[in-house]
Amino acid sequence: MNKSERWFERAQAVIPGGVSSPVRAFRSVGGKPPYVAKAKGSRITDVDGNEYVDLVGAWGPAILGHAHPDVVAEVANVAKNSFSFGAPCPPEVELAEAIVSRVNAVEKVRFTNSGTEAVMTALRIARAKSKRDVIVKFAGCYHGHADSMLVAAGSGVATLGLPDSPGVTKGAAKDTITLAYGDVKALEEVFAARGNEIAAVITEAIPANMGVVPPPPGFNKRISELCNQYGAVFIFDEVMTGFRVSADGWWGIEGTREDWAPDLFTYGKVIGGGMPLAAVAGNAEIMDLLAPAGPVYQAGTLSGNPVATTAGLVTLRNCTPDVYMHLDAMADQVFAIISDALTKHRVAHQSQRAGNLFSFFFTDKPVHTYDDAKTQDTAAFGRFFHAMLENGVWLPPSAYEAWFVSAAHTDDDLAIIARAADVAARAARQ
Ligand code: KE4
Repeated sequence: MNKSERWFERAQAVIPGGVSSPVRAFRSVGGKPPYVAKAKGSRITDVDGNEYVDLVGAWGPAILGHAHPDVVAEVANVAKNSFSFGAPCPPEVELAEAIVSRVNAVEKVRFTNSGTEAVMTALRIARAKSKRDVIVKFAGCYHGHADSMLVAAGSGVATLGLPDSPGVTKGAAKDTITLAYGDVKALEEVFAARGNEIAAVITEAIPANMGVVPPPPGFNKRISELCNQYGAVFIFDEVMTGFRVSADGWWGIEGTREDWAPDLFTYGKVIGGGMPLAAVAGNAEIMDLLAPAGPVYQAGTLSGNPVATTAGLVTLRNCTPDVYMHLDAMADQVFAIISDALTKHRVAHQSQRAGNLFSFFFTDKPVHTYDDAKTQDTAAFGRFFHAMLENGVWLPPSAYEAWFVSAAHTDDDLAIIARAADVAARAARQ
């Protein structure tokens, strides 16, 4: 056994599945996960000394690349004065101001410690504001693991949700309606049938947790229109896309151009720079419903702590226009390299992207919904994944995830990816 295998064996004795988050265990691609010793820039190194080009980026936070010197230095400085005060501190104000200055539909921010908490808080605000219970979500969109978000579609379009995990009660699921992503007609039907019960519609800005599904033109705008028409809250989940696909997220690309705005945003990942930090944000009126300004309770021991807010603040400050241009250029190149290799080796695939988020489905038909995504050949993806890993490229270990580049990825990384992709496409083809 190598060191990673020994760590995995030890981990499984004391941690369920040996991991702190399920996707990391490689169950959907097979094999055992390498254990990571360190990461720097675009590279990640396992405990056996193997180095990989990293296309996971800690699932989004490592937008500048791992261990950016400015972020590390500033965090080290702040950490010397204690990690957390349980009291207000200047960096949390500066980070909130940095978010407000970047997104003109946002006037106030409340920090949480995870995207799940940010979504939970957004849902609670929406239900308090509308005095209604029903939430509408879309199949294949992931919004964290709050009970009301782990809900599968009911039998009919407007019927109550069913628990999508043991431990989620019927009570927790009954107020969540799950529709097929992009199905405007179904959404209009649900509003027509139950518009006065709907507290909120929540969607991923770009669905990227079923693989990347570009939002159909006008879909997000239509959600906004229906929410405004029926008095529901539009929650735009930018945990993955916020400050990654542009300086003001996907809304900054699509919403400002088409002149619509969600009522609440959820953010995470990039705004914590790799530290546990996320946020719910929106206009002052709706955000001031949160205690202690308003009656809606929400709290967190470590929320807004100086170390996490400093990591996020220095990360955002380093996300310059040049960084976004580089991210888009790197995404263009990796997208083309992989697509070309799969095409050359005649692997049935769909290359799909929105902004600098992209992924590849091993299926011969375009993926617009979660049902479409489930037609992909995950065994072929598993072979592709492991061939890439063996050739020095660490992809997200699931066919249902987005791929991430960073400001630190270079032409040297692209050369490694290109060599690995040729071998991996052949392996997928088998
Ligand atoms: P966290 O609770 O994991 O911080 O955020 C939940 C969340 C909410 N909304 C969106 C759009 C998200 O993508 C996420 C979390 N994303 C996954 C990546 N597919 C996190 C990785 C994991 O679960 O290990």
